[in-house]
Amino acid sequence: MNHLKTNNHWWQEAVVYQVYPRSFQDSSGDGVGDLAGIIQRLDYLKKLGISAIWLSPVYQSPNDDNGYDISDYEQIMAEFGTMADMEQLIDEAQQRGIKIIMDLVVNHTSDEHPWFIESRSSKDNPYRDFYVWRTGLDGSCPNDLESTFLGSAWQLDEPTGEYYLHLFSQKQPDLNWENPNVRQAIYDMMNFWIDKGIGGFRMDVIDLVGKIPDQKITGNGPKLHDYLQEMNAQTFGGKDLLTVGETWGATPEIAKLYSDPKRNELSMVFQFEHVGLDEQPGKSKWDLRPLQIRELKNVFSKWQTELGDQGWNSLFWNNHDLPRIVSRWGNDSTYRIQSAKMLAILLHMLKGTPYIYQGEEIGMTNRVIQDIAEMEDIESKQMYADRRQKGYSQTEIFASINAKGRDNARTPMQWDDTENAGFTTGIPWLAVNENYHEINVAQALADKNSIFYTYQKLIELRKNHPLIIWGSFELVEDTTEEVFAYYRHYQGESWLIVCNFSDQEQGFSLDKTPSETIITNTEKDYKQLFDRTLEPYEAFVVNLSNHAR
Ligand code: TEU
Repeated sequence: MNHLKTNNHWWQEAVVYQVYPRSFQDSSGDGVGDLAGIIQRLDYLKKLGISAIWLSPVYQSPNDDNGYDISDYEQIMAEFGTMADMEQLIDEAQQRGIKIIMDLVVNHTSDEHPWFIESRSSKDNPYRDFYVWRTGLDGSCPNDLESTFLGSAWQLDEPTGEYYLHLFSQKQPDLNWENPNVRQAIYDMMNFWIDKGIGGFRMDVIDLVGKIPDQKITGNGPKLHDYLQEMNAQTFGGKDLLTVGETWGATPEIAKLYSDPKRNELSMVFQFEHVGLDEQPGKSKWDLRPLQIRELKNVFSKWQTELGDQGWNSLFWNNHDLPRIVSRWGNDSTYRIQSAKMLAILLHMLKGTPYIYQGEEIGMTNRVIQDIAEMEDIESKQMYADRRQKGYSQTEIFASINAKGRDNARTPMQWDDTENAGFTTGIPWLAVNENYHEINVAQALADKNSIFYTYQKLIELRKNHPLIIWGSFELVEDTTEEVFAYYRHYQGESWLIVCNFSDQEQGFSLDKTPSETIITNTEKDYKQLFDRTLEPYEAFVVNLSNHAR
């Protein structure tokens, strides 16, 4: 028996739901979601069955990057409410058995943070070394490091004539983690939040904090893990909080460095290897290619088998940066419901902590835009400007943005079929997807066959079956490419998960009689030997053990 099992933590058995507050529920009529709105919807989340909410940033921010540019870590953004609302949210969630995971954005702050205002004011200001300042080379940038949002990562700053580093937008200057005072200020802030009774932290681009910009090292810098061990010791260590690092370039070996319990760093990582499978190798997320199911199987199998007892992974299709999965790798027209359920079953039967992004549980889809005026996201806007300048056509650019742009995930939550989907009584900050008349929570709750109830059942199954949490994984090799099938084995019991990842029928045969159907997106009874045709996007889970439980 593995030691993770014997030292199990609540976050290994949990399902987490991500709320993007700007787009979840507006209670004030200003068109922007808020904390009071989230509180109104806690009973809905309790009904779904989740154990924790990852709350995208709610701190004071000028919203250059929708809250990922923080100007005060200990104040709530006025549009979202007050600290009293935040405390009420923590409290009311806790009463429903739900923990609040805060988004920790400490690779950078806003340029409107008082630390940066001080820092840029003069070279001898005590806060100067809170950020990364360099002199230019021959009147130009210190080197050719690029920002994730395109263009140079260096910005010349007038008052002192030096450049500051910004790996994201110009309004997101990078903190200098080599400065112990920076680290201490961050730990103090984390303890401020821990003392409020939160359940943990999701750590934004934490893989970047050990950067050495002069050597053009950004991710996985040499001191990264020292910093995380120090952070653990000074803040959440020993408190059994959920800590999940956003780690874009992680391999299983790197994931173990973060999440091996013996190393006292984080609970788990978000790794993105599957997320890149529909982009052209070596290019950017905007350079599209079709997903190869074979590659998805390889990547998932690798992550399921290689961490062993020395690490813990998260499971996700979606977040606030990614397009809607049913539009991306499912089918958002004829087979929307079937494919959304298939994707849910495939992911939630794996080992790891599943994350559901708001609206995923009702099969919300991408929203197609045709005009630059419809774009809110800074990443898409900067890509648009960059590619126009490089001579790409409007058609090519919009194809990329409609497939991958971050606004796809950020359209308001669709609660019902009243105006603006019940999200706001005002003018929504980002347009609601017109399909809210058909796709909404009220409809989903009223239909016992809805995607919502598949998610609810998957969450319930995870609570009741240690096999899902601890069982080993085995890929079924002899299937057609489009069929993704795997076993989970635990203490003599075996479950088989079969998913048709295509809009075509597929053959599948099995030489053992299932004793029980665990969950499916069809009406079929699987308790017989079969050699059968799978319908488009058919998915089922059966118990192959001799006896039903
Ligand atoms: O994202 C990290 C990041 O690198 C993203 O910009 C990502 O590359 C891109 O969105 C993929 O499409 C985190 C946050 O999740 C994101 O919302 C922030 O914009 C970013 O950090 C900066 O804080």
